[in-house]
Amino acid sequence: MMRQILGLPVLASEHGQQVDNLIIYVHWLMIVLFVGWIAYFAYALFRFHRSRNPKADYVGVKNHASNYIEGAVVIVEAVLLIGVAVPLWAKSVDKFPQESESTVVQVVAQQFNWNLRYPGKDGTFGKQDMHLVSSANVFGVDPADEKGKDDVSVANEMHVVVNKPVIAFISSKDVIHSFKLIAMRVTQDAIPGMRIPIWFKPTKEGRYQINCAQLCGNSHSAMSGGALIVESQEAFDKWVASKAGATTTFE
Ligand SMILES: [Cu+2]
Repeated sequence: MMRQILGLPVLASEHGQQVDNLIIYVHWLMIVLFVGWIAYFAYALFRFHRSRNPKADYVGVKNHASNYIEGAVVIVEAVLLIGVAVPLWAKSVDKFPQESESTVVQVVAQQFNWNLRYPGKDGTFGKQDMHLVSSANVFGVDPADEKGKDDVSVANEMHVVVNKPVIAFISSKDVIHSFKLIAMRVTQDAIPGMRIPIWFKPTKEGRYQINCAQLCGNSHSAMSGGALIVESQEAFDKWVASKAGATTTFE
């Protein structure tokens, strides 16, 4: 019910359900606090109206009801933080799956596109060097390395395998962008000079939007043209084979 009320977007990743649950729990708590505060406000208007209290009372409240209520709110908040949020972060953000059992992809954001690079059929990325990075070679690929011959570089089209973890290394060529997959409940800033790994496990085949979640320039919104395609292992292998050696770049 709460999912519909909040209008939560399509969900297609394994840990996403727990992210949504946390959002829902926080909203329930906020509803309770909102109703409680409004009720107290209405009570105070009535109870402490000037006509009932012509002379101010300097002693104030003597019972401890408000302390108990505040204590209860603190306990609920602590349970949400220590019992739900921290374990979810530890399990879904800090702990990574094995690269050998995952789809590994490098992501380099730029104004205003997403560059993606896969290791190709041999499962190994070719050599890369920061010094080789240019506007035509955003990944700094060393063209001499044989291992890189079957690597796949594409733009705005990220293919991943359903029910298999995805490890993505997020970086940027120019300014700070943010790699956001709403359906996967994943967001990571893309920062020049940094290479930040994230992971998620897609659970539903389909085509989803990639968004940039940092205002990165005049065509920032065009970065939503990026697509995440979740497909079967066969379809993915076929796609990688068809793109072997591909290099799509922008000037
Ligand atoms: Cu951007």
